[in-house]
Amino acid sequence: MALLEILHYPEPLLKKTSVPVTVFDDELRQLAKDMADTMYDAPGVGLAAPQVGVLKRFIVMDCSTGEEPDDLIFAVNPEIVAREGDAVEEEGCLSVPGFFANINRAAQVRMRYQDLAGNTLERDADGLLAICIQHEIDHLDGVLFVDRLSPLKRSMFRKKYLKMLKEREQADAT
Ligand code: GNR
Ligand code: NI
Repeated sequence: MALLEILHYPEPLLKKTSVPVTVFDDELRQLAKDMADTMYDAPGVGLAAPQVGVLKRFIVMDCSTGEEPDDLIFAVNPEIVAREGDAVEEEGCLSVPGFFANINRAAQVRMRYQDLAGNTLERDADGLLAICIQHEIDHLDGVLFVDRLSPLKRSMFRKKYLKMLKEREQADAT
């Protein structure tokens, strides 16, 4: 089992747009396995490749709450092809540890994606999975949930978060 290092805000790689996956090979399958291990270890309900420094359009998710242990989803080149309704959920992000905020999203989405063999599939989602799909695809476009806050809340976040990082740095140095 290989755990990957999760990059944290304000790492510049998290702002980049990821490129489509064109090769469905062992390297992709290894990345899938390592990302799933890393997500479960964190623990988190989703992980996007750029969060581990790989700028490819690939995400893993498991939003099952124990009752469906086999709901691990690997989605290559995911896109949202339909969205409906509005939902507000408190979100967090493994790349922004310790910070949570309410974010507006679509309540239901249809995701088109490819599996690890390159087959194209579609899946309808609501609840936490719909939120997670939108959160993870944002990562592929270099967007973090804090980018979706109002300008005022976003600047408050930035100040508070950078201050916390500085304090932690000073604590580590002593
Ligand atoms: O683990 C995670 N929980 C979560 C909760 C609410 C909305 C989105 C998420 S995704 C997050 C893991 C993560 O950062 N994925 O990119
Ligand atoms: Ni995230």
